Amino acid sequence: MGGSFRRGLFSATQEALVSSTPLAVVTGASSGIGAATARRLAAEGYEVVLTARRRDRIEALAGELRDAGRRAEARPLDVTDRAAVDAFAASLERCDVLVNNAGGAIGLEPVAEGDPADWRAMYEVNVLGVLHLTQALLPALTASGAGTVLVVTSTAGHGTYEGGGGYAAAKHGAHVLAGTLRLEIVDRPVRVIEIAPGMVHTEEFSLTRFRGDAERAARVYEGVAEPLTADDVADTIAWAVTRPPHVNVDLLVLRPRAQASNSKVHREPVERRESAERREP
Ligand code: 8X3
Repeated sequence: MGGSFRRGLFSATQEALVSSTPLAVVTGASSGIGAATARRLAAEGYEVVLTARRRDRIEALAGELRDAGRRAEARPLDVTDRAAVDAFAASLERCDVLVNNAGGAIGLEPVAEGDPADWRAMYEVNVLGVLHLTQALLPALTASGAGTVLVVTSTAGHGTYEGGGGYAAAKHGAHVLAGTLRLEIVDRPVRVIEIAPGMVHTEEFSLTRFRGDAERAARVYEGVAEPLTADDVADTIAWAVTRPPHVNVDLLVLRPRAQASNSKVHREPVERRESAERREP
């Protein structure tokens, strides 16, 4: 019911119940890993605040979660807009978990040909977006007595690959932000967790990278037996977040079994896979 925003709607008893419910903010909650994480944390008992630029998407998901008896609220937000982030943070009565998930890749051009505007846009959302939310919510996370800042980076934050320069540079930035923050706030009751997924087949990641070219986006996953799903990553995020507060999962890297490194991916010939699938009962 979005209890932290609508105090007036609740009786005193309900209010007491609401304020004892831990609250998780999930950015980029309109699709993919963010949406799956919001679902999962709601199921774990969190009141979830879904943020993203696309109002219709997060409102639909928040409505669906509320219909299922969960506590969820949609709050349209552009993580690159600092004034909007500050206003958003000021409107929350508490915050126990911040999942910095908003991010993404634009383009796969080599460094020699990359558009600086794409690089800037990737830095804005993947690094400064995390910075804005983290700075704005750190006081509330500290006040919670057991806060969690979680940053969804990428295996591109730990290595690079041809064409991945701009995205890898940004994700390395997010990785460094998380590591630096962990050092700086060691005396506060706030842990800093980094989750770094490799190949995850979501509806939008590659479509965004290739500016809507669906065929090119589909080729990223072609022949890969089982890329990770958004639910796989959400499961890992939920596991890390639900450890006791003194347990800090500093960094967790997850990849599909068929991906041994950023650039070593096992792909089965498409025809062979299709005939194997036909043989299955
Ligand atoms: C996504 C992983 O390999 O496309 O964060 O950079 S990759």
